[in-house]
Amino acid sequence: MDCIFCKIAAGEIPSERVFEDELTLAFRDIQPQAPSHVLVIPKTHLASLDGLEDPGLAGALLTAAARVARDEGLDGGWRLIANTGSDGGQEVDHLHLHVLGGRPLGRMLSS
Ligand code: DGP
Repeated sequence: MDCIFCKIAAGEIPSERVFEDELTLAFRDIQPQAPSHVLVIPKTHLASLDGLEDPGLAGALLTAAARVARDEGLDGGWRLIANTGSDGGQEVDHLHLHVLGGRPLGRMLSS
């Protein structure tokens, strides 16, 4: 399968890894949008959040994201984003969570 994040998970494409466990891998985004910008992916291929049915994997991804935020020292707060599908702005078709922080991120949704 020609999936760039599968190749990163397999070590075929270099990345700056910050965390990994049995199910997940976290590495720095190549185009950071904040001082800290890490992507958390499942090691096995899943195209997007749309296809996520395994609560264990969901928990592993969220737990990894929270661990990354703590390790990055994002004490002031952080944001988790999962762009999903074309309307959601997803460009890489391998499920990934963006962990962003290190500066005020502003409000995304108006109340
Ligand atoms: P999204 O729009 O949610 O699909 O974001 C994909 C992100 O993936 C984008 O912020 C840039 C990042 N990205 C794309 N290719 C690579 C790569 O080869 N290495 C790393 N580290 N990040 C990548």
